[in-house]
Amino acid sequence: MTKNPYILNWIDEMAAMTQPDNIVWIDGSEEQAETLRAEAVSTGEMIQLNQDLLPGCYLHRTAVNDVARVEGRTFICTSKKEDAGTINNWMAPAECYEKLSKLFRGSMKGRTMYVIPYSMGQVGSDFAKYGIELTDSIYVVLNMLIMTRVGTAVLEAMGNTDGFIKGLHSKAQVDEENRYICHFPEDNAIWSVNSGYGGNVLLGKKCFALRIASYLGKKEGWMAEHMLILGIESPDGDVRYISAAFPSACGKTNLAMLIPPEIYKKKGYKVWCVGDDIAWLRVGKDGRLWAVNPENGFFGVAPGTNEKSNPNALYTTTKNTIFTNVVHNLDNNTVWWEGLDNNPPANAIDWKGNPWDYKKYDKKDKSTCGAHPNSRFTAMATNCPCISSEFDNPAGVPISAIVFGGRRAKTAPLVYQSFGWQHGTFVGSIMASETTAAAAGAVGVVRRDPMAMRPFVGYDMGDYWAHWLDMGKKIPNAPKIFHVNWFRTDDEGHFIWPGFGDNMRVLMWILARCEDKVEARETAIGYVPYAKDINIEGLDLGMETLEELLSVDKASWLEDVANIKDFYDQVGDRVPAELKEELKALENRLA
Ligand code: GTP
Ligand code: SPV
Ligand code: MN
Repeated sequence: MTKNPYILNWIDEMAAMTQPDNIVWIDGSEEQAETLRAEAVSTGEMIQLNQDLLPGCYLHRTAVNDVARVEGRTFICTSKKEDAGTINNWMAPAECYEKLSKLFRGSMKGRTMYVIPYSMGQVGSDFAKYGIELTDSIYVVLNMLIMTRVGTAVLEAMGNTDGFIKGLHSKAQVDEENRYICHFPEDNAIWSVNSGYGGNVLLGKKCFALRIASYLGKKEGWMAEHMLILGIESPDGDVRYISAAFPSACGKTNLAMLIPPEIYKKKGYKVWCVGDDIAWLRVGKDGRLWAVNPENGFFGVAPGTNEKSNPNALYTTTKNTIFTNVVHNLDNNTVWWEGLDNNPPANAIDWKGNPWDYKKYDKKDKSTCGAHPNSRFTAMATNCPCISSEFDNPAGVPISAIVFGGRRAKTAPLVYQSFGWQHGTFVGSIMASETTAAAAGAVGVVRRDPMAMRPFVGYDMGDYWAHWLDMGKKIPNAPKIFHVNWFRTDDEGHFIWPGFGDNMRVLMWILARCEDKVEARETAIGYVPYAKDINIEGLDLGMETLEELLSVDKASWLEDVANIKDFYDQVGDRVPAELKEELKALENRLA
């Protein structure tokens, strides 16, 4: 399919090591995809679902030991350890290549190696970057066909250059003890072995579009961020764009596809989804910050998705979707997950492939779940009823506001605005959130997760913050920076704020602030809304509760400051002086 010598030589080298029985190039055609689906069904790798109810939909189960990203086994392999920083795991490139070569040697014997040429971003656009993923998994091929732009057009756009990201993936034996997700930013390479879970193996996503891309962005003067992008259209047809960074499983897909509450809907407001997970941002000629979503689909969390919380996502998954680790409803050959509805199937198979009795399901005990808490759907962006008309615009969309947010039971108020770009960068750097099932390990533990990028920055965290500060100086018309928290809880542990579609009420305050249309209260942490300025019409939520959601508790913030100091120490010498000054200033304002 190509004469590009860099591509051909590299594939020869990788094939010599992994020793596949044959090599198949993925051309992006529907015929080839259909052949692969049939093959995956014949081997049991995928189950074809009810084609009347869910046309083009399939179910896949990963190995039980392989259900989430593995941050402990994810490495940034720069020649100097300092360049990977203290937050990332590091291995010397030579050592890592040698170690992984042993695991890759012969790993594709008896298997086919698929060559996937793909583009992150519109093929041929200024934003686009190209990659090739070599994999021995049909599941990976079929997911990449949804999540990225794949095929011959990408090879043509690459021409005869070596400007592509070289990704190598083998399921090997799916051996947990030898699972590695390794990035070589200096070589434009990614090696992933012994996993079959999305975030570890769809190399265009977190590995390329965040870890490698953040490194490239630092070098080239742009940003790769863990952000959704949405547009709010006002009744006069004007659309304003917001990008928001929340950690994994903290509400990006839900916010990106929100349905306006009745009070806004009836006035003619609409919300459009540009992206739900990743944004690439550049300074435009007009001095504003412009964003594209480099992906082509959604790899979304299934549990909790329902007709009320996210009808757009639910509709998106009704055709041509791959479901991973959800419940198989044997009565009608469809799927189910916790939080879909109140009718769990009586005749069902759980995510592990065992018969599942919903009567034994105990909300408090995750081990009784039918669907894994990190079970997912992979669906085309174009399936989404609220996909933005600008989704495919190669220039992207201009960003009015950047929103950071975490999952915090206490401390962080519903929303506040930073004092400016530098303080906004500080607000991003001190983000904290409870851990979720999206990564292996304990769930519900508060940890610092700067800009929701802790697991995804491909270089030193301090340098990454410096890059944020630098970028601020290059954007004459910079977005305003905010922080939100949908997850404050009461004494019984219930979420106080209704969330989901009602989050638009907060976004409206944010946009009003961007347009200087509303006053705010200056506090130690930033500008906080006056309760009267958040529209709660139609909500079962009193002014007092709203005041409570907007309160800034100095004692708990001072506790946070102590924790932030420790975290900054952990990040080390490269924490920018400006951020240390911001921390000092916050402490002084709180005192
Ligand atoms: P990744 O794909 O892992 O990056 O996750 P994400 O940030 O896109 O999170 P997603 O929107 O899939 O939401 C994750 C979980 O949080 C789901 O179970 C949602 O139901 C829940 N959630 C999302 N938004 C809200 C909200 O506003 N309030 C509450 N209480 N829960 C929410
Ligand atoms: C996340 O964990 O942030 C995800 C899912 O979006 S994964 O692709 O697995 O990283
Ligand atoms: Mn994500």
